[in-house]
Amino acid sequence: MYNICNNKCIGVYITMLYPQMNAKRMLTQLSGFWKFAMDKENNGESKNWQNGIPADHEVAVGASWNEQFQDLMYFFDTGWYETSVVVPTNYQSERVWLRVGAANYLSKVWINGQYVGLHEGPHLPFEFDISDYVKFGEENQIIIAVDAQIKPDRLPPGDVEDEQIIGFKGQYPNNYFDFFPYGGINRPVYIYTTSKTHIQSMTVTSEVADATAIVHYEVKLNADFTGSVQLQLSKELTEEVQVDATDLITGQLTVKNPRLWSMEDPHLYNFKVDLYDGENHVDSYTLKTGIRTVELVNNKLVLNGKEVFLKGFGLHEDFAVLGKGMNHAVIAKDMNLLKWIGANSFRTSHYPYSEEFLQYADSQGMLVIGETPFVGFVKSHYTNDRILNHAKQVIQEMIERDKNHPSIIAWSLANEGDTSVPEAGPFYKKLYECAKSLEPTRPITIVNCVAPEKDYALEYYDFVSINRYYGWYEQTGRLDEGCSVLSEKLDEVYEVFKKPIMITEFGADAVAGLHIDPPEAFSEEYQAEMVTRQYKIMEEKPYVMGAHIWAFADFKTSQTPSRVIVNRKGLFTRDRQPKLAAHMIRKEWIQN
Ligand code: GCB
Repeated sequence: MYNICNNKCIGVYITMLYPQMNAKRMLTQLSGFWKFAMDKENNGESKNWQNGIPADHEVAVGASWNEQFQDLMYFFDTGWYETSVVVPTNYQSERVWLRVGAANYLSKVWINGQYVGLHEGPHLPFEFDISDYVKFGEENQIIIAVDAQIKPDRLPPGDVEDEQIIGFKGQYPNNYFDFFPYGGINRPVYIYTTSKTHIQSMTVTSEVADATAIVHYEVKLNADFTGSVQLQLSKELTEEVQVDATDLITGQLTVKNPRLWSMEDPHLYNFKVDLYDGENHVDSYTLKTGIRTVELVNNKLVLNGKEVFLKGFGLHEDFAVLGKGMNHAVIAKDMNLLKWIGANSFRTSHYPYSEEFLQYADSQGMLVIGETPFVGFVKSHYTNDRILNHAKQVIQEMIERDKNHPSIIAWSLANEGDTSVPEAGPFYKKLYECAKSLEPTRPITIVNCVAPEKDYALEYYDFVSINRYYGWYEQTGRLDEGCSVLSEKLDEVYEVFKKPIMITEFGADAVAGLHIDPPEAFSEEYQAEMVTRQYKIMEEKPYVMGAHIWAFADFKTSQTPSRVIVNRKGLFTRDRQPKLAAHMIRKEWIQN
């Protein structure tokens, strides 16, 4: 366990290397059907459920529980999961790890009735060394209690008392953001092994100049190690270093004529590290990563020295039946549609997406703004130390997990907090400093929705992100007026901040199949005309670095009079069929 931002994490390692099977590591997946019990009083422990649950369902793990059974749809208490596994005897001398890809919201783990630890927060993985809890060669009972209650001090928060600026108060369920608060173990569960001394974390960054890349590496071990370390960058480059009683191996590799990771050629290098103690091969890990540079120059994003205008979407991990479950086919479909429409980027609105999503973005050459789950903070959050510490913890976990993805070109630390109150300033400054200290290589932003002159937070960030709905929430039904207001307001934002501007959201709801001419709000025509015209305005502003339409596909929300089951701002329907706007934008983006 190690803490960079001075927070505590309880019993859980922040070691976010994606689990892999290799010469020294065994890996098996535990996703599938698990026994499940609804704990409506949230007091399962007092009923001794940690020793065996009174199962009332059998649910699929690796997906939200809500849409799997009608009576789970609106269940937002604690779901208890149980399964069993035999750990082979030949792993007795190894460390055995239980790893959960993500569970919403607070998870507690028991093995054979013994408490192992807890993890707070959705959308990020957690793992425990369970070697001392398992019985080798015998059946082991694994129980995970997932508390999905919606509360004001959870991230993202819900059931908040303060006056809200984005107006979701009173919706059902009472989350505080515009997407359904799915519960459960949403991503895969794995058991894997490592040797007792093992690689815990790897960081790879690169500098490129004159057709040469300097690849800096930092390999963190769980314990001091003496021996030789073999470092291999694909087949091209191998180096060996001797280390003496250290848990940190740092250095650099020089790559002549590197094949840079880019949108056109998303080349990934295999960075393989092997530890040897004499003849004994101790551990091995292969990280797929890319060599590329990213910077902000003259208000534009510059990738490998070339200017890129970001065009794409805010997405959601959301699909019928799966909820927020990770599904390889949905990821492939989404990425395929992003390419079909001519997008080059997306934001992981409004939380970190699955590791598999980012791996696919790496291999497909898609640019990603990685976002935290801090949605809709208000005044009471900014003065709450628990929130601040938890937020720093989440930033640390996200960066540790995602820092080596070449696809990630920037971080967004929040979406639509109320930045118009003075308390917002110091709060967001601390978040920025925390993230920058961990990861100085990428630009960092937060997404704003208040008037620029009232904003207390954006001055601390590298670029300005704004969500603006002219012609929808304002100037409804008036496309011309919406467009001219947009143009004026963009200039005003730039005048205040003098920083590059990313439009992270703009758009309109459209009911698929509803056609009205002349265009009216909610028709496919209105959405198509609005996003195409507004995109052109944004693209022409010299200080705008990119524009993301809200949203990629329709997605499920809580129940509220302004949403009909789903938010319909998608250019694709929830089952990923194109609306008129998708065809229009495709023309615009593929031609340009
Ligand atoms: C926003 C939010 C997003 C909502 C969207 C909308 O500004 O960031 O979460 O879904 O507006 O459709 O209202």
